[in-house]
Amino acid sequence: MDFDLIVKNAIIVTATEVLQPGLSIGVKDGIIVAVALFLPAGPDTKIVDAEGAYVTPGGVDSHVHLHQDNAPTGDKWLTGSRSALAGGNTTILAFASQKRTDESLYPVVEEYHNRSRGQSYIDYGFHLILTRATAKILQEELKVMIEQEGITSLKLYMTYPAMKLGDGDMLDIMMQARELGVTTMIHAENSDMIDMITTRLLKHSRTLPKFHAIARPQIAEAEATHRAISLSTLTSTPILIVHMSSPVALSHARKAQSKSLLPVHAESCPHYMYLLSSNLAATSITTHDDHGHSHEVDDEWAGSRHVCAPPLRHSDSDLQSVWDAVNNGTITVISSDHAPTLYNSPGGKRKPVVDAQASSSVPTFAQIPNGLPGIETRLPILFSAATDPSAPAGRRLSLPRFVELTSTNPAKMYGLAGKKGSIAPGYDADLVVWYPKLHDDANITITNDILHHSIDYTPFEGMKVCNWPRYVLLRGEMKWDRDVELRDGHGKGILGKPMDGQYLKRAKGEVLVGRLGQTPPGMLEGETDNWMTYTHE
Ligand code: DUC
Ligand code: ZN
Ligand code: ZN
Repeated sequence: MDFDLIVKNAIIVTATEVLQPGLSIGVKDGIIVAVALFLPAGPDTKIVDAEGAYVTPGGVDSHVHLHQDNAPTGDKWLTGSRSALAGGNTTILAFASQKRTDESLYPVVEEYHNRSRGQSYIDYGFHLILTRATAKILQEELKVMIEQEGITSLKLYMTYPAMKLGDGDMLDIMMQARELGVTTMIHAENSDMIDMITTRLLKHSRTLPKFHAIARPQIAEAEATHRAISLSTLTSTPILIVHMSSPVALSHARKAQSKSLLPVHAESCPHYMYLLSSNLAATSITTHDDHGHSHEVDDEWAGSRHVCAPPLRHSDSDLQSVWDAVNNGTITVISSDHAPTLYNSPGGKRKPVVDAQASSSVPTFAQIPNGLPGIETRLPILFSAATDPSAPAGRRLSLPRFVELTSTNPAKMYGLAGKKGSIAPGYDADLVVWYPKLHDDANITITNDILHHSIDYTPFEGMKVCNWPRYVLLRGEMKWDRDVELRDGHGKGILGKPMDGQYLKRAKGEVLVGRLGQTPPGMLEGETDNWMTYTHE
């Protein structure tokens, strides 16, 4: 067979091993067809010499927010997917978000297709955010979503007035999710606790960004996590708790994992592994003038750039608890939770300008849009944790674990197994070639001007990483070469186009295994309804 492409001289990393150096990857029609020590090139075969570099499967970022109505100044598909590509991703899963007033899911999904079609540099799919579950949605529409749209995952919120669901709604949805075999993601924070603390803080004029973290304490995450696990246990529904940040919440997940046959999965994000809530107290911003000089400008709202939910936590031991959960297997997936908002823009994170004479209202932390940018920095930061010898003990990943958490597991969780998330015959040729040569002085400093999103800051400004994707190939085609110059306004390094990304109709997630032998709620021991007939194909 004549290969379309051979990537040669690679050190291939999969979720289970680092393969022997010097292998070649043969690609035909966008699919990996061979991995061997030597592959013969035909006259038309393109060659990419990996020069002894690590080659990992394209990143699968399974939790990103693009062009949602609640973030009008955030990234849209074009800039968000471009930034994802420049950071080594070849697949993103973003949200199609139902508004409370939407009685049907069909127009919602249509709208998100319209927003994303022809606008993504990389392959993409949707999760559905359910904020209202009518009988018709549960009984009819979810099946159509699975069968026709390949949407096999839901996100449920336990907080935010516009989105939160009560326990009754969660139970109804979980029963149906279990029946249909969709993956249920949960944002677990106790809404009433947050509201009560917020009211009291504001009453005492505690309005600055730093109070956002105080309004969302760890106990709010821990309680909601425990409740979500209880609801999932009663209904025997596998769940994935997203963006976990707290030691007690993580211990609830770990306990549930060790006790029950029911999968309780946990996700975290780089910001909960590296950043602390002290960032929210920042009162100045560094600006750069045309001569390359930097200046500190006072801004009491500067800390809002680190506002996210759950919030960044207080202490180094909080960060360590997330690392421990990564390393002991509690955490299944590390996503970016890219949910950005411009800082310096009306409706952005900066302090709103209020006409004091016309209005008695005072800007408060409660109005700051929640969420951080991070789609481009996720993989370089975590690859550094896997390859930088100076990374602190306890905060390192093995290379296979890096691949597992950032590519293989999210692909499996969300129904892309066999297609995305590994380097083996039959998989899409989504490949990341990292810079082969690392010098002591090769560190790259993350600054916002090297990133490809449309956001005016990064919460990781100034952080050093020891590597960056040199090439990214999507289905066998070179879409990112960090060393090429700016081209047609796409951004430095970008070789792809916004119509390259294909919509992914996903299968059901691989990890969904209902608990056998449990008596269904409302049935007596030994009785069954269609509960027991559930098997996941
Ligand atoms: N939840 C998210 O998943 N992302 C950003 C903010 C939030 O509340
Ligand atoms: Zn969330
Ligand atoms: Zn999110």
